[in-house]
Amino acid sequence: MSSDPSRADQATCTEAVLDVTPDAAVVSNLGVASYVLAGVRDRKRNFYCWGSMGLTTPVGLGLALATDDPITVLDGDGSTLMSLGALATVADCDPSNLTVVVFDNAVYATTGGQRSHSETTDFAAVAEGVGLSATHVSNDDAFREAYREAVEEEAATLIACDVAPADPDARPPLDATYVKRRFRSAVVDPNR
Ligand SMILES: Cc1ncc(C[n+]2csc(CCOP(=O)(O)OP(=O)(O)O)c2C)c(N)n1
Repeated sequence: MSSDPSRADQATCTEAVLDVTPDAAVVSNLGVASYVLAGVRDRKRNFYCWGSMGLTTPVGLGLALATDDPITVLDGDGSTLMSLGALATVADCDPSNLTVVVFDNAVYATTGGQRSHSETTDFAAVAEGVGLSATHVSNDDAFREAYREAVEEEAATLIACDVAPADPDARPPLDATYVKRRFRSAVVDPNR
């Protein structure tokens, strides 16, 4: 449970993602989202976006268009703000196998907790404004329910989830080539 009762716990929500969709390919934002995901479970179907702030959702969109597998993006508020226009592309392409989660901790947690300007940005409203089905949650139970509904929806969806800033100890493999190859062998070409 989160230390702040008005916000969800990022690790609990990440656990819910793997629990509800154990076979989903999960694309995680650089830094904290990837640390949390690796701490919950390091798995072949995790794609950690090392170094590429702003590209988590675009990478997830490309994967969703290239495969029928369920694709879940675990993005950050700073990264989402960096490429807000990508949401319009997601809405336009509308792959039903794509769920975008924005873990909004209102800071750049990975680089020391500098304030992002997400407090004045309603990600769900932005998403809906570009034609993307979206919902906004701020506790663990509401997240699990919203996620369950999102993956069942016949459209791309976004969940904006207020979370408390996390500072996990876990780290995913740093070798990007290794991460790419094992992900590709599990998702893109499982028979190879
Ligand atoms: C283009 C670019 N600018 C800045 C950075 C440095 N940087 C790495 S992670 C990060 C913060 C990301 O913030 P957010 O997406 O909100 O995720 P959080 O760290 O809060 O989980 C920054 C600024 C980067 N890697 N790439």
